[in-house]
Amino acid sequence: MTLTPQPSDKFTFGLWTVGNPGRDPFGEPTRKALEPTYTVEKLAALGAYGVSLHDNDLVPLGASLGERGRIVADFKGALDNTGLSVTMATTNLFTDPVFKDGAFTSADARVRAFALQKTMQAMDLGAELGAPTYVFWGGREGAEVDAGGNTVDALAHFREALNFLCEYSQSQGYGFRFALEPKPNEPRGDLYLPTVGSALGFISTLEKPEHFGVNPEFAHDTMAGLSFPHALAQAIDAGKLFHVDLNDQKPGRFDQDLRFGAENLKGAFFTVKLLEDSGYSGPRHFDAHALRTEDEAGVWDFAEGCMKTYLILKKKARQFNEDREIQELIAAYKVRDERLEGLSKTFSRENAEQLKDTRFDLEALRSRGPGLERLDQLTVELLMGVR
Ligand code: GLT
Ligand code: MN
Ligand code: MN
Repeated sequence: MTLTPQPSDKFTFGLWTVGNPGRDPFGEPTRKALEPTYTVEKLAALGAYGVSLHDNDLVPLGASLGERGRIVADFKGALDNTGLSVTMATTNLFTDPVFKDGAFTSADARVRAFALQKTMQAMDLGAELGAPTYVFWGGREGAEVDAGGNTVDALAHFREALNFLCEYSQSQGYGFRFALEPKPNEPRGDLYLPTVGSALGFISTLEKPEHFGVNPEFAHDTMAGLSFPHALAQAIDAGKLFHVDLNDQKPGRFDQDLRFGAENLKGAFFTVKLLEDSGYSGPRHFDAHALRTEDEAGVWDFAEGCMKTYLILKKKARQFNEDREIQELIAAYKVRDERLEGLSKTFSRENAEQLKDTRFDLEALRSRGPGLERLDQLTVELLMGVR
């Protein structure tokens, strides 16, 4: 298995990721913005499969129809030349000050309507570029203060907007799969739908939940002090992993969007293992950016690093699955009992009666060690390359 990325590895990057100029709340940009066509060429040369974009990553806010036409034609030309696809599109509903108190969830009906208008136009763009997946990250959907009494209303407004846009997609024949991206906070003090679990719960209240899934991001669950592999597992279990944002993050910090695997290697390993073992076939999308210290060379080092680390961890995941000792420990850990499993699987009065009559050797269960120390140490040794 080669460590050189191939399009078949399905690595994708947001235009805003490698294009991040290094601005932060305290400092000006440290790098020049990159032209989308140039980004496409560079990423293709590195072996990526595709790109994702916000409407305004490509077409600046307020561009005339003529400008839009020229920009999109040039961009399509770069896609054709390189063979790269647009794998996901989304709307920038956070930069313009009009969205300072929310977009779909704003208490102001005019702002909500404008957010719908902007999103429909962005969906037209995404469909024109062939994106199969449409992401909703509610960057401004949240609050610092609850005194306005908008908290319950906000969820109703959010639901209305998503139902509306789903119908729009269908009426236009776009066939988008929608993915909600949860985040606990930043830029708002508290964001609505802060976790994968809340997004999944919310999806079940939509008119056509089958068109909606989630786009979990490594950094977002980590910011909340939660386990990203666990969030991912819940999305997989629900059949709702429509897209994934890979990056890294130190817990308890601002949204760092670090290079994949830069910080929490074990978390990255179990992320890759889950994605690969689950048969997830969507893009491996990096939503991260180079450190603010870097120049353009550092940006491409960052992009290569994300992909290479993923491939190394994919190799390690395969090695883990083929490691006899590790697999024996896992088999011993997952204790089987045919009779009890048969009785516990589905309810019947008879099964219930038999279970109630079963005597358990609780002393044996209490005193048995499951061998996790050994298993985890072997995992660490495998990751450190000594196995
Ligand atoms: C922004 C955010 C990301 C979202 C992007 C999609 S934009 O960079 O931090 O997590 O995925 O809107
Ligand atoms: Mn993201
Ligand atoms: Mn992020």
